[in-house]
Amino acid sequence: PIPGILSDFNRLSLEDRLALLWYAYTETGRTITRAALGAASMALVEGMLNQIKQMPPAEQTRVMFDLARRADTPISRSYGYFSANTKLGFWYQLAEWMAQGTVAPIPTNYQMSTDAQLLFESIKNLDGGQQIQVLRDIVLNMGFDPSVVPDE
Ligand code: 45D
Repeated sequence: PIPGILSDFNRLSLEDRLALLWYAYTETGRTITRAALGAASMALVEGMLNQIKQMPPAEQTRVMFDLARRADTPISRSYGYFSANTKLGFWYQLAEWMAQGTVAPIPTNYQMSTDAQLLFESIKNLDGGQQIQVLRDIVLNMGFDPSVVPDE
């Protein structure tokens, strides 16, 4: 892991964590191609993704918050079993759907805290490989883990 960044990230509010992930997608995620996703074993998460796609918007948002706060839910538990790349691919797909309007988007007026903005700037200053490493660490820390107490 890149020292400091993940612990700074985990000190952010739940909302800032999701918002930062979203902004990371808008900055770096858009360069990821369908072909690259082939390396992510997406077939494993297709059922879960389609289930989320069919939910009402408020529920879609709740599922994402539940994953981010490591809540004990069926989806959060299943998520825990996937590899780091599949987790990245899973969030990437949700973000694509958010961008297309198929999954509930973030409110247009949402402002990240100063701490979150600063952390986002430091992530942007990392090289590409380190950015991916940070994103991997972030998504690995989401979903239900029986040894970790869920956040508020
Ligand atoms: O009301 O080697 C707020 C692969 C607050 C392939 C909110 C890869 C207010 C193999 C929180 C804003 C392609 C996998 C609401 C590599 C409020 C491989 C909601 C790399 C409602 C390296 C916020 C993949 C929400 C990579 C709902 C790098 C936010 C993938 C949701 C990167 C945010 C993927 C989402 C990224 C963010 C995905 C869904 C960065 C997704 C980000």
